[in-house]
Amino acid sequence: MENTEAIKTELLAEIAKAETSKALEEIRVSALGKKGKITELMKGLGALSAEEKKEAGKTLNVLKNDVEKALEEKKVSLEVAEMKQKLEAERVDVTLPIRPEKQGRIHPVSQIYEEVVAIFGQMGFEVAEGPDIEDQFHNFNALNTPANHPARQMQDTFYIPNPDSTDFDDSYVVRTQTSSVQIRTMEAQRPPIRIIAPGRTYRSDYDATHTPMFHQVEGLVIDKNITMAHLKGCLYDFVKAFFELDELPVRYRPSYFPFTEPSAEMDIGCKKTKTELKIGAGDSWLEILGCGMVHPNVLRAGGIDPDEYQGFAFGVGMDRLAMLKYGIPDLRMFFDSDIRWLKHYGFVPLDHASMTGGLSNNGGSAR
Ligand code: 2NM
Repeated sequence: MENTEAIKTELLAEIAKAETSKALEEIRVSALGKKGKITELMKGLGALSAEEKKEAGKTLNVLKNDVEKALEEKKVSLEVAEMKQKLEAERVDVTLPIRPEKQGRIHPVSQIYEEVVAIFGQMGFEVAEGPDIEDQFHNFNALNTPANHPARQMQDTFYIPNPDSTDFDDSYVVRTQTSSVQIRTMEAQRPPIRIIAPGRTYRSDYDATHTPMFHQVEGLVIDKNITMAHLKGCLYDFVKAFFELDELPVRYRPSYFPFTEPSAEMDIGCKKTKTELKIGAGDSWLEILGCGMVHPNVLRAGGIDPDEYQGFAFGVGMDRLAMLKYGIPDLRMFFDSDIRWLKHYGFVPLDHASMTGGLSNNGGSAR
């Protein structure tokens, strides 16, 4: 049999010299491919006696393993180098100014986000953020939603296994609402608290008005002597500013959420015709948000004494707000990343939403 040491020395030298993944692959094929040097030697084993075969087979296996190991190590280092080169070549200077004549557009949900932050920002709210993947305490228990509550049912919530535990109660969830952020804020801050928590939320649902990932903004105000009147004044100011109307009829209907008591849903006045929805007048009502006085159990879970402090909270779907304000009929197109849709419904990047400069009076690019 040929000198395996010599073959090994030669192959390892070739591997060390290889400058690209392609060159390395050629070396691999020349050694271990169907007609490769080592493969041929292994085929030759058949002609040997049992005794010789045992000895030579062992030597060849060692050779094969050594060559494979060298190939793998070189492959990893070449891939890292090639990725570095690619990133270097495709470098984008993000500090360059935006060119409005180019086709980039701000997504309607990003626009709504900016508008909502501008409105509540002026009222003195701060933006709070938290993780998309939550433990069940922050997503459910702390929100007065015990283990047997229907909102927890498997079909609505996406559960994520906990690698450190087989107990289902220890599994994580992708947050079903952003209220977990409010709990985390209560845990970390003393009242007065005045925050909004905008962000991505997830539920197992899919049709023209529901996508498994959607965007919510929730608000929370906690202080001494907070009442339902504060809630109503705050939300009334919000909807008028958001829809850019001086007059807007609103009504509250009693509702139920585990985390608020009493709970309500807010409707705004509108006029519905076969082809149009006009917000601000008319004899129809449109549900716009959920709200209520924070349940004492929720305050306690956040480490706040409900005998000393009260709070109100609300939750609004930002995707739904975008559909209503900008007349977008189907939610499913929102997340298709279709450049034609974005060109039609998107916003020009330089038009920032602000209370003084106009929330959206520069309009979408198509308007
Ligand atoms: C809603 C409706 C009503 C809400 C409650 C809380 C918390 F954490 F403070 F208890 N945050 N958000 C809330 C209340 C959310 O969404 C429709």
